[in-house]
Amino acid sequence: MAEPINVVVTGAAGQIAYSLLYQLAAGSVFGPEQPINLRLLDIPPMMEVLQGVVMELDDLALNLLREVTPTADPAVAFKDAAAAFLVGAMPRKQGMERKDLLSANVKIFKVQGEALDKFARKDVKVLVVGNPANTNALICSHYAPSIPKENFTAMTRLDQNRAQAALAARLSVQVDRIQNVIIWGNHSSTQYPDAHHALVHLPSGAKPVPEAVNDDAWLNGEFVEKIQKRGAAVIAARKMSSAMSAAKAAGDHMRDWWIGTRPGKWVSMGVVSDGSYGIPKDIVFSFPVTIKDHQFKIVQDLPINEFAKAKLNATAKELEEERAEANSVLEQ
Ligand code: NAX
Repeated sequence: MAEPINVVVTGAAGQIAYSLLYQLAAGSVFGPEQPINLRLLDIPPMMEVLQGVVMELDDLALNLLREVTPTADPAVAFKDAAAAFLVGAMPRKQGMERKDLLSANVKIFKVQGEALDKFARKDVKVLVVGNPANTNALICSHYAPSIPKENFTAMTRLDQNRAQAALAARLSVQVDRIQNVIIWGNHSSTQYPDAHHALVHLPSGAKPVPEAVNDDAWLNGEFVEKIQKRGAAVIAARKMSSAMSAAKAAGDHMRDWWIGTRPGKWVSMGVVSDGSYGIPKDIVFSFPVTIKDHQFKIVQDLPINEFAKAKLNATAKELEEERAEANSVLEQ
């Protein structure tokens, strides 16, 4: 068996972590041959709760799980980390705009960026889940200059999974029959869930989703809005933000990054923009990517119509505004 790798989960006493930790310990993210040491970071008032989580991890009695280290010290948590799930943040409450969260959260991601820079492996793979996820990932990468910026990503996989599930329901097929739906931009209500390049696998063969749905008004209207507002709908019903589905999506994101995507399949990830599709550089923007040997590549040359272009510009603009606000908080 391989040597254990150190995997960090921040916000480890919170609700997303509670669903995520089992997936990690059971081998469904890094594979059934990869033992892991879990480094669980939370804030000092949560240490007692975290002890309870540690007890439950012990009681899982799983072979792949080696050391479990609960801590409130980023220096301990990030030491020699190979992968980090940055989940810990202030969650969005009902009626709260994501922008309100920004100033509370950028400071956390500055500290964690600095700790990653000092203590983690230089090939550490960082997935930011805590909102505002894209801008938090950008801040984190800025404060970790010794780690390549490609190693910092933000989660839009939950949005992708939601979009895939909504299309499968509309077309009355199983969810794995839908592929290559894209989430462009920010993990916020400006994101653009784009089904125009997606395929559905029917008994008669693969078909473009727009052809199979045959209702552009729905694809450009109701579908887009439903995915954009799904997080808010879950909060309204549950009085808490998505947790089980968010943890599952975090596992999906990291597994694909670690193991690679299957031929012909794309996934959406927030990555530091390289200017593809005319998106400004130096924002963390969700693009369709393929992954091989732990490296992602943005899928190039997809035709972008005027409708899509306007959506991409709007979400990029929001990310530029978030970056400016984050910088002003950090300069104070
Ligand atoms: P919880 O409030 O249940 O847990 C958050 C945990 O983070 C708490 O235990 C808290 O003590 C801890 N924490 C706060 N500051 C910390 C710090 N500086 N270092 C370490 N830990 C810290 O929230 P939960 O429901 O788990 O959500 C976590 C984050 O995920 C929120 O920001 C939420 O908005 C975000 N989400 C992101 C999603 C995405 O698709 N990118 C979807 C789900 C979710 O909304």
